[in-house]
Amino acid sequence: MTFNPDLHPHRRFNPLLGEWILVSPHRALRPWQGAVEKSAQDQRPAYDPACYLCPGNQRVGNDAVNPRYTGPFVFTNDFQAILPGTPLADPSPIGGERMPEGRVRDDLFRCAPVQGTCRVICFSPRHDLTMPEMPVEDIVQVINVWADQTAELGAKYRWVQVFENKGAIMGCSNPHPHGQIWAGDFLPRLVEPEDLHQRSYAQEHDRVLLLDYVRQELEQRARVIDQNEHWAMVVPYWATWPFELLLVPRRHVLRLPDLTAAERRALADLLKLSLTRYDNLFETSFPYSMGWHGAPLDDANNDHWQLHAHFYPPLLRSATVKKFMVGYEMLAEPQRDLTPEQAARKLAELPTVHYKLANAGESDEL
Ligand code: H2U
Ligand code: ZN
Repeated sequence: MTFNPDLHPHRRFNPLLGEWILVSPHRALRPWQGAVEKSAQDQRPAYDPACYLCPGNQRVGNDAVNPRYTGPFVFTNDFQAILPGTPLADPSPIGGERMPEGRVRDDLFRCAPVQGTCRVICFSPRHDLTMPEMPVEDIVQVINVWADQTAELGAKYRWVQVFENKGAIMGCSNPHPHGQIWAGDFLPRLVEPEDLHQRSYAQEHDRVLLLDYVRQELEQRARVIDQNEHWAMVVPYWATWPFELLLVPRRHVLRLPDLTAAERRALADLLKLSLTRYDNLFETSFPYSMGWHGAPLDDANNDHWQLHAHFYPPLLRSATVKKFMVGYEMLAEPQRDLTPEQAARKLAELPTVHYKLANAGESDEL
């Protein structure tokens, strides 16, 4: 029997995180008796008087009122997870063992100070749109704000996490198109290994890990969803989530503010295209958490870094069947059934006209 990666269980290595994942493609063949119904189609108004993100509306929890904004709108999160004014001096351990000489031994009860700030970014004044439904020019405006926020907050904080958490299934509280920006003076837990592994790859090969990776993906073409002159969107070889995507510029770019005008425009084109595929997959507004990773905003040499975005969607078989990272995955190792190549094929074969537009066209003809 010869090894067939479309059939036989195997493990794949994630070189960014230095982690293995288990691939069990034979399990995708097992019978599925669950529901495959479409989700209730959400018809939202362009303006919702009850939405705390819509222009001119009152937010919750304080007296703030949103301005009548016409493009992307950024405000400080009214419920920040990291705060700018937290005391830094002497992070006295919360637990720890008091030693005879009065010292506190805290190696098993470590605690570190954090300073930072959190912001919310409304992508559009339109309550009823999502990124793939927005005009490309308006997506460019969102990209410009992502870049400007990174530069502004990066002057003060070491890590600026730009992200979007979309869909009720992801715990997102409001369908108004929005993302968040959390800035902090520390390198977060999921970023540290990316820094480490990109650094050691650069030391070993004198090359940039993700640039080498994307060049090979564009040659192999087995996992590429969309590409243009400046960007590539792939289901990474080591994807954990069924329809996970990785977005990488084809030039060596450290951070969002470094993107040229042409690269921002091309990025908007690509986002619109790939996110339309996402929505068309199950004819639903596709839920996900996405976010940007770029070089830390400190004075160190960060040439080993390559800017990229991760898209982690939870859906597996339909608009309602979600993959849970549980059991073996919580206790031993993440696992997937559908191979990354199968997922890429499914996404790449989808139409690139948004299903809402296509459906509207059909009903017009009737
Ligand atoms: P999520 O649904 O993705 O969590 O986004 C809503 C964010 O908006 C959330 O972080 C903030 C919440 O703290 N928010 C405000 O800052 N002001 C409000 O009036 C409501 C919600
Ligand atoms: Zn709204």
